[in-house]
Amino acid sequence: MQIPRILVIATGNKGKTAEIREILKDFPIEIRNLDDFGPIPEVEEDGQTFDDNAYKKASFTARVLGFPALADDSGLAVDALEGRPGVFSARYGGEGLSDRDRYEKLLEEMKGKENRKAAFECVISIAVPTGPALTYEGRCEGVIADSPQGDEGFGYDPVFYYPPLGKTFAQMSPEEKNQISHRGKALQEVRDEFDKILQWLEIHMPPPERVGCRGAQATPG
Ligand code: ITT
Repeated sequence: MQIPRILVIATGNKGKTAEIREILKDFPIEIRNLDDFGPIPEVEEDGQTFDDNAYKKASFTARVLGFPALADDSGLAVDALEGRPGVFSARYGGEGLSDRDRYEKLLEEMKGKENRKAAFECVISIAVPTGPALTYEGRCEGVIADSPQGDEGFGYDPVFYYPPLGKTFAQMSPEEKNQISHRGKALQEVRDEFDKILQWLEIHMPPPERVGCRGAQATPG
């Protein structure tokens, strides 16, 4: 019997978990969430880039839990704000704010600005406990709307307007958003390379040896 491969989705963000699970649902791997395990220490996201933080989250989780882990670091880079909030998207405006407080603050800061171009960026890192990792990236360009529209999704979705479909991310179904979003694109790369990823995991995560108790009779596995 083959032991199923486990991949832990290393995020505390329920919106991300739902999107990642949806895209990986048919893959020949057992997906686990962080809350399938007991509490683990929080990673400090002090990297200067999405790459740094994605790797930090994935490798830390893999090391603590002993399973391969997939982490996402993402954010919204706004042209008129010189790329802010960027890697600080989850903390824009300070600690303890809700998603709504944050996008309202962004709309306030964007008041009167003519250049409303923005891009969501995402880096996905898949790491094993010993350190090596694979990296995938995705980007989606759009504009900051004048006012929030739609109730789907999470984070800045209500204020991110995607011109080719004429709606905000929050007005899209999850399937529609996954087709074109930064995270959807990065995960489509993961999907396209999944056979190679499984081989890579075979090399870096050899199946655990079965151990029997001394004196106990070995049962054929
Ligand atoms: P984890 O670190 O536990 O994964 P987080 O929410 O702290 O969760 P990040 O540090 O990567 O995640 O911050 C990304 C922030 O960028 C996130 O909190 C949202 O506010 C925003 N964001 C990322 N992807 C988004 C999306 O698809 N739609 C709307 N907002 C998004």
